[in-house]
Amino acid sequence: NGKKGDKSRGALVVLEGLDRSGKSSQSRRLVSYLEGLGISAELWRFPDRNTSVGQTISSYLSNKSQLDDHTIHLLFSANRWEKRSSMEDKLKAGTTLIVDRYSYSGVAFSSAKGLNIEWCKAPEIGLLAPDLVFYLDLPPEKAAERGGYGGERYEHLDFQRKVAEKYHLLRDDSWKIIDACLPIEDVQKQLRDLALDCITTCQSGKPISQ
Ligand code: DGP
Ligand code: NA
Ligand code: NA
Repeated sequence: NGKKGDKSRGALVVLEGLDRSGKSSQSRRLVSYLEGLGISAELWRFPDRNTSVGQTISSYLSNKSQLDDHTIHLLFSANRWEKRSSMEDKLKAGTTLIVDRYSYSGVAFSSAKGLNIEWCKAPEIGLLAPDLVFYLDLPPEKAAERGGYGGERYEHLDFQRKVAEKYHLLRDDSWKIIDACLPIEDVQKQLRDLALDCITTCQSGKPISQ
C-alpha cells in the first residue's frame, strides 16, 4: 500500500483453459522466466493433490471413487480455501504466484455438469481475487487432437465442449484471452509481457482483493 517500509506485494496470476490447452507447461515456463529476471515467483496449481482433501479429489478424478456432484464441488473449493492464507502470506511477502487453475475451473467444470452456476460460485466468495487471468483459448476439438487426455473423469470431448461454454460466461475484466492455437513461443511471449505489466502494477500499490 505504499507505506514506508512496506514490502511491495506479489501478483496473483491465474491460468485457465480446457484440459490440454497448455496451461501447465506455459505456467512452468513463465515462472522460470520471472525467476531468471530476479523476480520472486512460485508455481502453484489447483487441485493441489498433496493435501488430504486433494487426495480425495485425485481419487475421484481417476474414477477410483464416486462422489455426489455437489460434494466434489465443495471439496475442490475447500482445497482452494485451505491454501488461502498461505497464498496471502506469499503475496504480502512479495512473491508472485502463477497458479495453474483456480475458481473459474471450479465454476466451469461443475456448472458444465448441470449444477446451478450461482450455487457453484458461492463457495468461492472470499478467496483472493486474481490480478490477472490468462484464458488459453483452444477449441475443444483442437485440444482433443493434441492427444494425451489422460483418461481422467472430465477428459472427454463432449464434456470439454460444455466446459468451454461455461468458461465463456465467466469472462471478466481480469481476463486476457490468449489464442492457444499459436506456437508455444508466441503464447509464452504474450504471457510474459502481460505478467510483467501486472507485477509492476501490484508492486506500485494495487491492493489485494477478494
Ligand atoms: P488438472 O490437474 O489441471 O488436470 O485438473 C484436473 C481436472 O479437474 C481437470 O479436468 C479440471 C478439473 N478441475 C480443476 N479444478 C476443478 C474444480 O474446482 N472443480 C471441478 N469440478 N473440476 C475441476
Ligand atoms: Na487433466
Ligand atoms: Na493442467
